[in-house]
Amino acid sequence: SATAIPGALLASVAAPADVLAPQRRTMLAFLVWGFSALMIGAMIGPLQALNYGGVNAYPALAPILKSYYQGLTIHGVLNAYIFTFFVTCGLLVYLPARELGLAPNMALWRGCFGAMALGTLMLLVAMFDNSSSVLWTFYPPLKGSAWFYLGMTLVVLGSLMPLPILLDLRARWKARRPGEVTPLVTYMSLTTMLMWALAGGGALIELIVQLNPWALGLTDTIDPIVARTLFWWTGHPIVYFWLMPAYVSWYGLLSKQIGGKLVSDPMARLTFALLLVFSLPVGSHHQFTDPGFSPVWRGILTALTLSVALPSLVTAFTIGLSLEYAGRLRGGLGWLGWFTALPWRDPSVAAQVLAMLTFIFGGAGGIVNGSWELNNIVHNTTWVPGHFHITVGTASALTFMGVTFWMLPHLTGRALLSRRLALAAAWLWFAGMSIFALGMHWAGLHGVPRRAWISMLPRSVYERVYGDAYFALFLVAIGGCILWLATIAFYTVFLGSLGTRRLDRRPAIPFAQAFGGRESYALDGGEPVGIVANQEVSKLARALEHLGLITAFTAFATAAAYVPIFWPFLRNVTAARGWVVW
Ligand code: HAS
Ligand code: HEM
Ligand code: CU
Repeated sequence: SATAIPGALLASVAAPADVLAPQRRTMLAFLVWGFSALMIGAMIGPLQALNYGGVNAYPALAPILKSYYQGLTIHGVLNAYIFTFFVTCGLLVYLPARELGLAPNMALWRGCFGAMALGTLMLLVAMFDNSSSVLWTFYPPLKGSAWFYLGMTLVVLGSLMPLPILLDLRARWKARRPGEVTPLVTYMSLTTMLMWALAGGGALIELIVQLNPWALGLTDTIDPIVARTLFWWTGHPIVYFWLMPAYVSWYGLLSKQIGGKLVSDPMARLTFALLLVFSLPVGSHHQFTDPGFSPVWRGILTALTLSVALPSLVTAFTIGLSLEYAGRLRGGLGWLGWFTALPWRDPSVAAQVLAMLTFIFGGAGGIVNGSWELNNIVHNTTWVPGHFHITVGTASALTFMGVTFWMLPHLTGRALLSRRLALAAAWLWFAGMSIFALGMHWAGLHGVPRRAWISMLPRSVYERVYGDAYFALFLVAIGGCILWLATIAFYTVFLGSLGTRRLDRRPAIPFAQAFGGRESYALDGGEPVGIVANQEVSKLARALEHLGLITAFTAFATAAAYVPIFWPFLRNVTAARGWVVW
């Protein structure tokens, strides 16, 4: 509780409002934009689930959505890029700045917001005018309007802007505390952004060299296989750009929210460093079924993909033990008593722990996907969207909701509209996604294709072709309906809490206790008011401070992985004209 922390620390927590107000406001703006995107995306999702259940709602929606694929593009783009990028680019600046007690470069941070917001508006125009139903992967030769690709370019550029902010924060901190190891939340955030900077190259080259000139009419044709390969250079590591911010919360916030501690700080650092290295070279595991590159590389990709699962296995044990530690402190006994003893009534905790539970299955499915032979069975079936709705759609999204339940009161000083409704939203999301994902995986094993408007088929054909998967598809539709309820519950809390005037009488754990667990630093200008500086630091943590070296090594490994894949493509050019099919 707040009374248990020393006065000096409290002073830094209750810092003068005028210093921190701009940071709070900007953070809130990032959250509001991100979650507004998800609100639209999450309203469309269940329509897609109903499609698989054989219910075609699209004729009734024709004034707004002209086709299933228009809706699917809006859903994928808003959820996977806009929602996640806004939340992440907010959190990964706000949290480190607060942890270090330094003000971030506000101009850059607002620039990041502005670029992404403008890009989002351009994307919305392109998607809602029905000119750009190119799905979230925007694979050519499907062709959208120039607004789509230019908007996407701005969004990607904006999302890279937290990197210089973090480098500057860390440099200023290091100048004041020479020789010390970067505090954990800053370390995790910076590693994430370094990873994303290397990852962004693929999509940026694709957009700037191929797609923008093509959409603007400067070039007539495009090479689809080169575009796909560039896309997945970014498109695989992007999944860790969605996951690592959730890990920041699991490592940095959750272990304290539940009244315990993170059992190993060096293991958290190791996880992030390994994710930085291994995320980059494996993108082409999304292309196991694409033609034209050597089977030897497909085998190597399988091995590398299993390596990228390793840091998440480390996370499972480190976070699992942190949960058990807190559960036992709270009196949990026996094999599972520690788990039930966690503070389940706290919606922020419940959301995050439920998110973790689904991620066990999401990760297991990922390992199936990454195994070349098995990939042949599941590729392009509903199995794959099944996999990513319990990874990005739950492990990340539900964690972000959980963080929001903690953060809204922290930012505004107002209470959550209703903790019970927040709790209900978390459980409904968990239940809905679990049923939905079970159905999607199962239907995929029956060969039901993803990205297919199957409810458009005459009933007799639907039943003849997909009859075997009937029960699985029924689960998909039921899961989707539960998710609609979850969405309504969540947004009632989210919007209601923004509107409420009720003060927060039961403050969540204060910031410094949550994120600056071990120590806390003064705000700009003042002397650091640390409790104790980290004197005893593990050798591993020290070794992992060499982020420049690790980044350079990753860049080298990425180049080594991609040269042999690109080589045949660059020597056998394909020139495709654009298609507008829907
Ligand atoms: Fe994936 C396709 C392989 C993780 C997202 N993935 C996708 C797509 C998306 C996506 C969006 O190799 C589809 C893109 C498209 O539209 O085509 N994925 C993997 C592997 C992992 C993995 C090996 N994916 C993710 C994450 C995502 C994500 C994370 C988003 C956030 N994925 C693939 C492959 C494909 C693919 C192929 C291509 C498929 C195809 O053919 O198209 C690994 O990183 C997973 C490692 C995770 C674990 C789980 C660790 C568990 C933890 C929870 C612990 C629980 C606790 C609670 C502590 C090993 C950390 C304890 C309590 C108790 C009571 C026990
Ligand atoms: C695709 C449902 C939430 C990201 C899909 C598909 C369904 C679906 C059925 C597959 C469509 C197809 O392959 O034809 C839902 C439901 C949701 C939900 C019921 C609950 C509200 C989310 C969230 C995210 C997300 C939270 C990410 C943060 C995606 C992406 C695609 C997709 C990236 C792929 C789009 C594409 O193939 O181009 N969704 N979804 N969804 N969903 Fe969701
Ligand atoms: Cu991948």
